[in-house]
Amino acid sequence: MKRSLCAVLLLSCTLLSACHRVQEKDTAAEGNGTTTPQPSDPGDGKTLRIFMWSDYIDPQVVKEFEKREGVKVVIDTYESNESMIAKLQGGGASYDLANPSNYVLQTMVRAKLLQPLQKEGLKNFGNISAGFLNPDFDPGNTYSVPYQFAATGLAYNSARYTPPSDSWSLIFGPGDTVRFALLDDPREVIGAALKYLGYSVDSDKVEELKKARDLLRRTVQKKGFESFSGGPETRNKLLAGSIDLGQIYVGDLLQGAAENKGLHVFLPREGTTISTDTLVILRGSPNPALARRFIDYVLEPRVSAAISNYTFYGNPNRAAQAFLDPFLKSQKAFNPSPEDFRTDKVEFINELKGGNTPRLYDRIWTELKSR
Ligand code: N2P
Repeated sequence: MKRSLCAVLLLSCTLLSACHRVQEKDTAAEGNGTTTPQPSDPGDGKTLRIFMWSDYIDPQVVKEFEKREGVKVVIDTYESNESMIAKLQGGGASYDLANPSNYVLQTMVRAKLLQPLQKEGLKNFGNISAGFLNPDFDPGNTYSVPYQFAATGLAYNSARYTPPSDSWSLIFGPGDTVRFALLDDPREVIGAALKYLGYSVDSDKVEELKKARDLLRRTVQKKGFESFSGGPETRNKLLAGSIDLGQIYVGDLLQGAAENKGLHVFLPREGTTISTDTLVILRGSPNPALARRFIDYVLEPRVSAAISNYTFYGNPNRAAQAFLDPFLKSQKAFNPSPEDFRTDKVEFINELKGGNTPRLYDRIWTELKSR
């Protein structure tokens, strides 16, 4: 593996402890929130339910909001957009907020799962970095604010295994000596195979998708293939030594590296995926006013920075940048270079074009999961 890549992505324990110290200091949130639930909430205004990616918020930030508002916050987690949408469509759970990625936002709008954000009422909306405002996937930020962004890499535990290269071929190549896990996330897994083959992560070309399907079929038949796992689960498997390599959202790995300096992550040389995760208010939200106050709270500079300093994910809040741990700012997951984007080394996952393409992806994923 190239030294420069290691230098950028490998973390020392000392630096990580420093990050956590900064985070503790930064969790003292600003502002003077009200403790009176707004009468427009048809729910009890006392419990905010959030459906969110796993390990994606600083618990101190949540506690501070509970204290400020005199409410309880309940967070349930998911490992893919698809499973989140399926649960919401299945009904039964009345969440106020969800945390979808950019590429499913319009799918959720079409499925009538979201209500407009009324951003005019958010006093901290102006803190968002210009590059994340008015995005293609949500013109005018009608439904969403950006929360954090996440690149995906390959991780290992050097106490047990050190990869001989920085290539996806460690998993997708012909060899079968490495034990590995893939994310339990269709766009990430199919996207990684497409990148390895030299195609776009959003490919809508049938021939390219067939090649990705064949590659993935062979990959999950390897004896080294251990599981489809969420990020935190993969981190634990690396720590326990039950896998050698894991596809993982970079922040999920770096959170574990704070306690174990054997954990490392790199962006494979053929390129990888990135996505922006958002906060949205669900159409069925029992407490939309409280949900809106939570979004406004998260947009406060110190709160937003505390979340990123804890989770090690990229931060789209201009006013929060000054409070980010300096080490994190140097990380690719935070600041992929313009060159990375220009060369598609780091490629945003976008919503699939209509027609038959979403069905093709679904079919590939269903087959892999039912192997
Ligand atoms: C956190 C995963 C966040 C990134 N566990 C997914 N887009």
